[in-house]
Amino acid sequence: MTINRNILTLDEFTIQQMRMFPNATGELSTLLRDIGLAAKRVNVEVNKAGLVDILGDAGSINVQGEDVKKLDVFANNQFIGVLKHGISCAGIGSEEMDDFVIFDDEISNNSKYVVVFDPLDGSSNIDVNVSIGTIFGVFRRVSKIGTPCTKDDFLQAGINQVAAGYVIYGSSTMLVYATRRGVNGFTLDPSIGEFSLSHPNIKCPESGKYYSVNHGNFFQYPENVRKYINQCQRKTESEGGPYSQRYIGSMVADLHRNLIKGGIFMYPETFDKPGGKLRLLYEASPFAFILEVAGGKATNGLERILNIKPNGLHERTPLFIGSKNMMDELETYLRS
Ligand code: AHM
Ligand code: MG
Repeated sequence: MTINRNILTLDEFTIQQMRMFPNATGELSTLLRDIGLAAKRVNVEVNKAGLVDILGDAGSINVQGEDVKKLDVFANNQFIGVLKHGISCAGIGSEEMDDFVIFDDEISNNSKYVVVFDPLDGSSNIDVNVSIGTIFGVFRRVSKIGTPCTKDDFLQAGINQVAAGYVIYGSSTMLVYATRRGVNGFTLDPSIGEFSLSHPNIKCPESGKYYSVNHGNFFQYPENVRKYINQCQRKTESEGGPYSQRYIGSMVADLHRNLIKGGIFMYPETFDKPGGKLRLLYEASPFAFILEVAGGKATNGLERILNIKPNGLHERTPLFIGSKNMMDELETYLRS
């Protein structure tokens, strides 16, 4: 087998990036490597899920009142495990946990970062072999290094993230992460078990042809959102249309496609869920960071997602996110 030495692995890439900053300690590179390791372990289980009866409900209900699937539990444990045993993370916030977890040991207390994550998003798709994903955001702590981290370290506006990313377990498994310097995508090469740089410097096209929304909820959306959706369906060729509707029900997969191809994703408030469904801290905020670095936009309908300071780990938000020009058009409807 010939090995293409022009392709960088995730570790090589993060080390190369670190060398551009003479004062960097390497903690962020280590953190990303830890996340990559957990993702590889989760990927192995996702791939063999149909074979080993790991599918199905774990028999418990998570803190959101939803059924917990076995893979959710597995993924949560993997991410907590690597972050707790690593040297870069002082604590975590996870969709699967009631509250923030403060590691409080000597190495963790001396770590610079805290991490928020949804270990396995799109869990309703696990049983049916459809893409699922992990979402994560990294904050630099505001509390004093050398002490246990605190809630304030987590409850920061998304703009303060130093990095955010996702893993998509799909036809290929990819890890995509953003820092302020750019968004880069790595595809898992199963032959060597390494994430390899496949999508350098991702930019979200300013316009796209995809709109992603749960049409089943159409009559529950606010009127201005319904008007915009109707407009998506009426686009003529000269207006950049016709748009195609694509909605997987795994936001990682929907947003990955829209990031690469251009598009808009919406999970508005509904009569049943007036605060929206998606979680601000570990779903909306990391994606808002990624899309903005890539040139796109993200709002809750009124305000830029990255400016919102969460009040709690599981706070929900409406979410509108995607290509810049499509978001600009949507905003003319939302303002009306
Ligand atoms: P989850 O965290 O329970 O998996 O829910 C989040 C998912 C998103 O991935 C997806 O976009 C959305 O829920 C789909 O919800 P709906 O089925 O209401 O359209
Ligand atoms: Mg989720």
